[in-house]
Amino acid sequence: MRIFSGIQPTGDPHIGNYSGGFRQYARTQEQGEAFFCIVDLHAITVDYDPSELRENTLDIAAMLFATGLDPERSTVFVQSHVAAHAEAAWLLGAMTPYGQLGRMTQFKEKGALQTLVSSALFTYPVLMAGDILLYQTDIVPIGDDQRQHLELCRDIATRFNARFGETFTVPEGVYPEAGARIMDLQEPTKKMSKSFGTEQGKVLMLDDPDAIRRKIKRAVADSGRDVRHDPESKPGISNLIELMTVATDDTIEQVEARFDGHGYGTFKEAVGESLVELLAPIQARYRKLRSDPAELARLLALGAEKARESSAPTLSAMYERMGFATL
Ligand code: AQP
Repeated sequence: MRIFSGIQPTGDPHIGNYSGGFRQYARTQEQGEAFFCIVDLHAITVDYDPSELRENTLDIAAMLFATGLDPERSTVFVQSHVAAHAEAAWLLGAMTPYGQLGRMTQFKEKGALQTLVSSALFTYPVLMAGDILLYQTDIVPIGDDQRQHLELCRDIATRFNARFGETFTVPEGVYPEAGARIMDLQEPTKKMSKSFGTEQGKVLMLDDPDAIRRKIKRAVADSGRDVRHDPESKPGISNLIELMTVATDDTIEQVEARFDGHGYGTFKEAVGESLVELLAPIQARYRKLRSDPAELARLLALGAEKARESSAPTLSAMYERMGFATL
């Protein structure tokens, strides 16, 4: 089985990225041949700082290994190191209806915040489809916010296969049972995000223990004192319950049973401590790796080579079936 997922080097990763991204990557790598991509070409679709992009790319690389990716087992690489991604995006653009791209929620939400709404932000989901399809991917571990883009990717693959003959595996999205959409701690009806929301609204992967405890303590809860999962009427406490499942691997029901009758104060304290425990060893591994840029460069070069090799046959097949005069 082939597994593929990507993460943007757009800022400090948070516990939402861990829940929908990092932890799923480490788990799914056990199930087959896995590819994990730092999608730097996606990061330039909104306003950004070139010097930060370079550093953020290495930060995410170190975090991918620190959260459990094994370079012997998984191919971890940077998107811009494999030219096939940009090429595939152009070819697939010919198979993507303009109207469907205009309906993408993320385009509308992110576009509304930009002074310059780039055409790259508009075509971002086509690049993402190419990322996935180049590797004949069976499953894509992602968070709920990427569901619409994954559906578009499946449509593009199906349309291409029907028009030019069976070329792509049509991938399935894999979403965590709990924690598929971790919400902002201060505004629990909005998703926790690298680029939106306040500092207080997100637990960062590299936050120190006191910051984690403080942010959870001050998280917006709902009226009442029952630790009960009901996202409609209790978005704040439901979000904290989901964070607890992420930190401990318990189910929602187990968390509810354990804190039945304890009240919000005790529960919040326990959530804070569990997150501190989860993140401490990850942070230690991260610091060690991040302080060795030569080793990171070596691992990424290895990943790029493997990714180039694995994506080349699909790109060739695309050119050939689309009727290009190949050499
Ligand atoms: N709040 C979230 N809950 C669960 N999963 C989440 N993911 C993101 N936010 C949450 C998942 O993390 C993976 C990597 O995300 P990304 O870097 O590709 O960008 P994104 O989805 O656009 O997430 P952000 O944090 O909001 O980043 P920016 O602000 O840069 O756009 C994905 O699998 C995503 O689903």
